[in-house]
Amino acid sequence: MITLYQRQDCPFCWRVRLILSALDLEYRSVDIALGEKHPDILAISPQGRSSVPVLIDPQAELVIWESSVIISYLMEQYAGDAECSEDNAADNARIAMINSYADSALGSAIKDTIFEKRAKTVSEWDRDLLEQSDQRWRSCCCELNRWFEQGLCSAKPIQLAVLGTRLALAQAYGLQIPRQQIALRCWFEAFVRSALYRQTLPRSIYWQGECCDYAGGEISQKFKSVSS
Ligand SMILES: N[C@@H](CCC(=O)N[C@@H](CS)C(=O)NCC(=O)O)C(=O)O
Repeated sequence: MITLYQRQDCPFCWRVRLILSALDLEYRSVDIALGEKHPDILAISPQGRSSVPVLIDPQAELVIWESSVIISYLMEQYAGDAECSEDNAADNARIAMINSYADSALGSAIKDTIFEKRAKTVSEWDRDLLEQSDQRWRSCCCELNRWFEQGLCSAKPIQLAVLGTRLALAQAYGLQIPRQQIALRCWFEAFVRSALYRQTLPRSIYWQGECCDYAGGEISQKFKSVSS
């Protein structure tokens, strides 16, 4: 059986879970904690590398690290007829660009918010940093909305797994898509309603220095009163 070494709240791991689920592949999950250097991961990764996700496929006697490589491999090895691709080369290019943007500009915009809120208590949050992160998030949403207005509103969750899971993590840390970005909101609402999202939601996320239950896509009640 496939083994996935992962951290539940890691954006790179979530997209791999989503693809495994979309392909209906059974797998065993080994969950690590934030900051943990798991001895198995150190043993099977190149020297100096300790990051997740790492996937082992015994059927091909293969260990793969790097989420984009894992996803390409899974699609090539296990997807049926073009599970993920549109027939339209232009739409495939748009999808690839949006996913790339989600990992570059969007990922960098939300990182400060996530790192700040997951590690520190409310009184320790750097409000200026959060404000800057929020501004950058809003301008990324504006950019993404323009692309969705030009089409792609019906793109499947599996096609935009990178974007969908990044937006979902941003939302978990209080960054909401602005109301006026209607095309982006519509796509994201459909993503959140999808079975794939529900099946692959992180079971836990870090919040104010603690690992919290994230069942149902909500930070557990204990922390909710201070989640802003
Ligand atoms: N480019 C890598 C990034 C993976 C990554 O940065 N993983 C983070 C968790 S989100 C990690 O494991 N960091 C801890 C470490 O590198 O030891 C991929 O796409 O798989």
